[in-house]
Amino acid sequence: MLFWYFLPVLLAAYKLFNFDLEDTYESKDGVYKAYKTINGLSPGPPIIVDEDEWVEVHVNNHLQTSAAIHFHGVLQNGTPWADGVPGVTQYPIASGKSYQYRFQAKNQSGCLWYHSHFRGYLSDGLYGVLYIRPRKERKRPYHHITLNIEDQELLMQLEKNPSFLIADDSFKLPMDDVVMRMFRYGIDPLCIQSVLINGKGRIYCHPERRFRKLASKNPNLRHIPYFDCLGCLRDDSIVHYKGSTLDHNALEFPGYSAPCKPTYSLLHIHYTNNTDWQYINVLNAGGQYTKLFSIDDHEFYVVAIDGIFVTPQRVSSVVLPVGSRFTICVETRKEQHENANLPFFIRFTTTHAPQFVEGLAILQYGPPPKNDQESDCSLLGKANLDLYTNGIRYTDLDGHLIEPNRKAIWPQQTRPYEEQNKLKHKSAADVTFPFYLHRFELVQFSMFRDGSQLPLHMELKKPLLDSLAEGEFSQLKLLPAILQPPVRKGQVIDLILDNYKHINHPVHMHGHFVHVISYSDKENFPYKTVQEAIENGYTNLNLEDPPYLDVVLVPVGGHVVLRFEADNPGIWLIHCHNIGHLMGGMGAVLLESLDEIPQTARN
Ligand SMILES: *[C@@H]1O[C@H](CO)[C@@H](O)[C@H](O)[C@H]1NC(C)=O
Ligand SMILES: *[C@@H]1O[C@H](CO)[C@@H](O)[C@H](O)[C@H]1NC(C)=O
Ligand SMILES: [Cu+2]
Repeated sequence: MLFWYFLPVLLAAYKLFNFDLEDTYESKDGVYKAYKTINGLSPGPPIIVDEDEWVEVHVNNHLQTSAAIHFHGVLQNGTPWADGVPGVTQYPIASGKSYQYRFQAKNQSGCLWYHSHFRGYLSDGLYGVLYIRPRKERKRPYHHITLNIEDQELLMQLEKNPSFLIADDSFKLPMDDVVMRMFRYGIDPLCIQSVLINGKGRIYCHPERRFRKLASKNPNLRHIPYFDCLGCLRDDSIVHYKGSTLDHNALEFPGYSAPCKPTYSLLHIHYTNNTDWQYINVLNAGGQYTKLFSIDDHEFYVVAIDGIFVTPQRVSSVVLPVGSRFTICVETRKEQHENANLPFFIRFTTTHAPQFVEGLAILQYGPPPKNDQESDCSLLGKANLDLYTNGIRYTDLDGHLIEPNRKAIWPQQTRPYEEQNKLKHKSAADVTFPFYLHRFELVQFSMFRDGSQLPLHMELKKPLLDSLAEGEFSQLKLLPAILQPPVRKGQVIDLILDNYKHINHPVHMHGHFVHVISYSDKENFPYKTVQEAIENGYTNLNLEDPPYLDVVLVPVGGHVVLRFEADNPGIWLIHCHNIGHLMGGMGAVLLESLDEIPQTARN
């Protein structure tokens, strides 16, 4: 194999991470299932580096299948071939082979993550966090949280070694089976078995009357005739879609889950270690559901979204679309709670139909017990968890606030704090691409009005970057989901994403963070360009202080407009982060500054 690097790469010192990918069969929520692990772990080991440091991730694939690792939120400026997308930047890493990713954590910081970008294997456990410690010169927002200098210094300390709470949607079957069912029977992988937090969880069975009660408060649910014991609602308009005659019970269609058996496996416990503040990165790594996050009896401060510092807000909970990260600071002083010696629940709850399911972890004051047997807080052993609360519980099983006057924020409601992350280009864009997110068959998804898709088999095809390097430009015109024409360096790009209906789509952009300059959950964008909207005084525009994100939830029947500058030569995927939707074709490819893409470093 030929090793070829260009000069800066040669001179750099790398922080090395060795990843051994392996198949396992284990129980994480009380039921055995096949998982894929990294160094025996799922979530995999955290990658923690300093800003501007070079990183090398050496992946050894011992799985029975191919794999690839994408570093979500890493801009890969100067290293587009390290983006980890089969068919775009590399071939999948075959079973038994190794692959080196080399990139720089250049001029960016905070909580990012990594995950498989091949087939649905992300949701078999191939994911973990990637945290870049912010460099000294960055402006922090901590003095907006506390005026106490010691507390500010403590937060600066904790920022170096933060904690993580990572939620995952655990499907009942391994992803190859889930996807097989999806394409064979037209069943979108909808209902999950449990929400894992840091790889731990339980199966909770709730009586139907529990859901009935919630439905009575929630107008969207009143018409639902039945909830199964996993909280999956039976919606007859879906069941009889196109007059299909399926064995709904055998296929566990929503509303038909097999009788639920609760489990009592260990939950993740976050120990405060008697520190007055907790600095936590909260990630939704799931393949399916937007989640509401809260900690009983603890309001907290949001300080960053997707790794970007924001103007802090004090909230009771946050809403995490799939792929999003909130960084939060939680004050943990015993005297502020009535029963600080008892555990508090940490909750991730799905927010939308068709399933109401909650994952729980525990916040425990003090250090972990001395004996290394993890205490499971005997109190919580077989107790009816649904009824246990210590202090105020903010969120309910339907993913809504219990007291509506409390505050829950979306990523779209944050504002970047540092000057460099604010919007600079406020006038007309140079290029506008329109998108139309919709489903046109049971499991066929598209980002384009004409139904163009990113075909699944593309993952096995010659990577687009390779085609480009070999001068096969015609390859870059083959797929209708490749945006034409390529954008050029320095151009300002607008993406208008209209969502037709059905369901929300968390759209992720590779190679760029984006400003959300227009948003509505009520209507599609009524103009051809942002300029036209400005001229007509469109009130949903925000060119003053738009949020800056790498995943943007596009609401049902609504729209977002995303703006970025073409400052990162490469070939970048734009796609829905819901695994079923991505596998169903919901993606597009941006060609950016093709003549400036650096020579590919061959592996
Ligand atoms: C508390 O201490 C334990 C054991 O030293 C450590 O594993 C854990 O990460 C600490 N918790 C926090 C929030 O720092
Ligand atoms: C870092 O990126 C910002 C934009 O996000 C830019 O304004 C700034 O000049 C960059 N700094 C360096 C040192 O490259
Ligand atoms: Cu989607």
